[in-house]
Amino acid sequence: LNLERDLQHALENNELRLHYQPQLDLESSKVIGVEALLRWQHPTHGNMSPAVFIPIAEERGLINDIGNWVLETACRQSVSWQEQGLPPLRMAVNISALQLHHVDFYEKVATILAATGMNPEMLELELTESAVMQHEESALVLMQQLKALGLHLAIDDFGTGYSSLSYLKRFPFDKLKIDRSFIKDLPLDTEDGAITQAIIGVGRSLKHKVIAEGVETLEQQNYLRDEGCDQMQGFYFSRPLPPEELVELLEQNS
Ligand code: G
Ligand code: G
Ligand code: MN
Ligand code: NA
Repeated sequence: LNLERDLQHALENNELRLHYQPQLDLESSKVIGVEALLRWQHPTHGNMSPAVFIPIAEERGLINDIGNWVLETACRQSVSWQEQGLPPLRMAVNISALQLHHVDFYEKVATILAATGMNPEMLELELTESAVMQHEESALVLMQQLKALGLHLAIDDFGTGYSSLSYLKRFPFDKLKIDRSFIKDLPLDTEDGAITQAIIGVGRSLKHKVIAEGVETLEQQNYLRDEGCDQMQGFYFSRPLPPEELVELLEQNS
């Protein structure tokens, strides 16, 4: 198994796909966005998880090409859905640490927006705390530039990294994504409940949207709605779907 070599060919051989997982507004129960999640159908080994191949892509210098493909494909998909008359959905895209800190990142984002006609307001980049904190000063400047383009910024896996409150105030985030490790034992686990409530409270104070990820049960959904969480994402509503299936689900839900 030579994943490095195979990854190099995956782009050219059209083996990469994006699936889209709906994000629901908890008050209206409407789908208001999707997260693009990368899928790789390896020719002989079948589905490979991005948790496995993204780190390899980062090590081998392939992450920028893959990341740019993801960003461009997600933007094209979003524009195409708008042209088909689907309700407006914000498109969330995961950005890896190395991709974020690459010298050409800002220019690449601007180029892709222009080339695809994507409305910057409808694009959300998901960054992890550790990615931002690796080069705090340059990350801050970059994030301010991205905000000036109109993009939204979300902190992914919130609660598992540094999570200092001064950092939350300093960086121009729009949204906190509560890590699914805090959600999975709700509503029974009182410590996870306390952490979840605290994150919702901080988000509200700073006027950030708060989304819970990994919501798998009706009880979790109800708990989060009662606690004032804004949005949710998880298998309870839908797993990540290929584009055709996402459109079907939206048609059933409208
Ligand atoms: O969707 P799944 O559970 O297989 O994702 C596993 C991990 O891979 C998650 O941490 C997710 O954020 C990450 N991931 C999925 N798609 C992308 C992508 O397009 N770019 C980056 N950098 N990470 C991704
Ligand atoms: O790190 P990030 O939050 O980007 O990871 C997204 C990953 O979470 C994807 O691999 C996706 O498949 C997975 N995921 C999405 N919803 C659920 C869920 O309800 N439960 C679990 N266990 N994983 C989920
Ligand atoms: Mn994510
Ligand atoms: Na996450």
